[in-house]
Amino acid sequence: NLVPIGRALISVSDKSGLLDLARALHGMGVELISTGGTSSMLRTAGLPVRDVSDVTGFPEMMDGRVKTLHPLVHGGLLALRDDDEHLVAMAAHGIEPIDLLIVNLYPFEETVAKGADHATCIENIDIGGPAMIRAAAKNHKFVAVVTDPADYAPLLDQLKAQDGATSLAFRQKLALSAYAKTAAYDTAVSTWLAGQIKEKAPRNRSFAGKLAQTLRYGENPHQSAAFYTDGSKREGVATARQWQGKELSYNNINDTDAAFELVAEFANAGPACAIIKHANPCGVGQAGSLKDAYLRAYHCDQTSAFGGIVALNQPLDAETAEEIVKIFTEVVIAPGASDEAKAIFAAKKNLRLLTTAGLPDPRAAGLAFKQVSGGMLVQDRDNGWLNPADLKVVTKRAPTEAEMADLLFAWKVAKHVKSNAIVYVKDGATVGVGAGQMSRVDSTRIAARKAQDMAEALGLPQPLTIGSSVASDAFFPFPDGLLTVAEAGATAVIQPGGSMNDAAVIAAADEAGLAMVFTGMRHFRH
Ligand code: 93A
Repeated sequence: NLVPIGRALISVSDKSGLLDLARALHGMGVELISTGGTSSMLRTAGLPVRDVSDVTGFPEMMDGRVKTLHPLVHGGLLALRDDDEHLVAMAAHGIEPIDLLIVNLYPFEETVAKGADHATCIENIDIGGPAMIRAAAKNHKFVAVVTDPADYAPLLDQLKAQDGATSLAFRQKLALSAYAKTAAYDTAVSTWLAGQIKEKAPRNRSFAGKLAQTLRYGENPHQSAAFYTDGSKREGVATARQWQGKELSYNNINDTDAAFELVAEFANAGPACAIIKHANPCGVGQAGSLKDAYLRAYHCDQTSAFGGIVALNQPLDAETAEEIVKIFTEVVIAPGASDEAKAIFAAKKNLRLLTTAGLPDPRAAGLAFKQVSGGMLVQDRDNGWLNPADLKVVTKRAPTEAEMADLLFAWKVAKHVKSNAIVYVKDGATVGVGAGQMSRVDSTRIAARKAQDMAEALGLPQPLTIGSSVASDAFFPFPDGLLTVAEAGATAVIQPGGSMNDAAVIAAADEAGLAMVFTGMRHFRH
């Protein structure tokens, strides 16, 4: 797979490093071909160079718009050296092979950035350069293409080490960055042109998504928006089938995703239900039947559940559907639905029903993106999975079996609550969720107060936080949050640990008679 370099075509706007490179190539016996500006610089430096116009028999014309766009150039780049027909065509038309292409493009972005006028920007859209780059990259089996002066040194190293030849692996890498270069170049042109003609820039310009749906608006009515799929075919809102109801909105899609991802944590746990509002759970319940799981989730915070999104971990059945239609719900998503359940929903025209073939896998790997001004943050999706064997009991008292079950339940929910997250759980259902507070103590208080409100609404003798188990998505930095939880009646706590004040927090837990376990894993979510 080593290809010796006999002939190189050099056509560069950025001429930095050009002379050293050309001298070295010449020293290795490589024949140099160049376009106008490049060749005159080489010639001035005393290097022998052939003009492209000599090769093609055509002068550069139309202000340079047509210089290298010629079969004698493109044939030399594209011809397969191991194909008899290609070799015959080369011989018949006098096409000489070009083994190395050194090109960098007209500085389009720099020209725009300088505030140049429209005509100047248009003239700086390089056509022949990208055409040659793409041709050489396509034929990387035989041709090396260098599009960045930073690659001159590695190129010369290759040639020196391999007696004037390049390896296939090296050419493949060069081809890869070549296509990335031309793609980015065209993106810059398209974005500029959109601004010129007062059109919105194409929305898919920065990632390889496929437009699934243009949305009526984004998070707010003055924001335009669209929904793209990423081709992963992952079970979820992007691949679900919608049976009824109007089109999903931006917020619906976001919340439905949050709901389904959360309930998927309970894949093997018997019937479970999660209700989401503003991307946070306002109730998660588990029970012997799906209907009871729904009711338990609903009774965590029935005020917030109004207009919420319901996700189920099992196919929707008729008795659960009967319960759900009693209040206004935006979306229900489940891995299937019975015909009876669909018939019950049919009477509620505004309720959207989405079904999938299964649940998403919470442990699956993937990427998560977040846009910031001028850039984008990329991280692995939070597929962290707690192995109960890794839990460390840090208090004098260890959790009872019932407490431990609730702690693990609360931990799964807390992973899906915006930080700072505090989740109170009693007997397999959330009884208080504190989300998105800047102070962890506030989250502990809000969750306890919600439980108090629900106890009053349901006419219970005491709030369900009494005897509950609590999860905190990150460590308690001070004993205060832990003390609030104890005051609310919780008896067990699960948290990552790792605070400088762990000793004080553990002492406070012991004093209050709490059982506490450390996970060693954090679940921030912002
Ligand atoms: O206007 S072009 O798109 N038409 C062409 O045929 C062509 N061939 C090479 N521009 C073309 N080029 C570009 O000229 C190269 O990409 C390079 O950026 C520049 C080098 O020109 P010169 O050698 O005259 O400085």
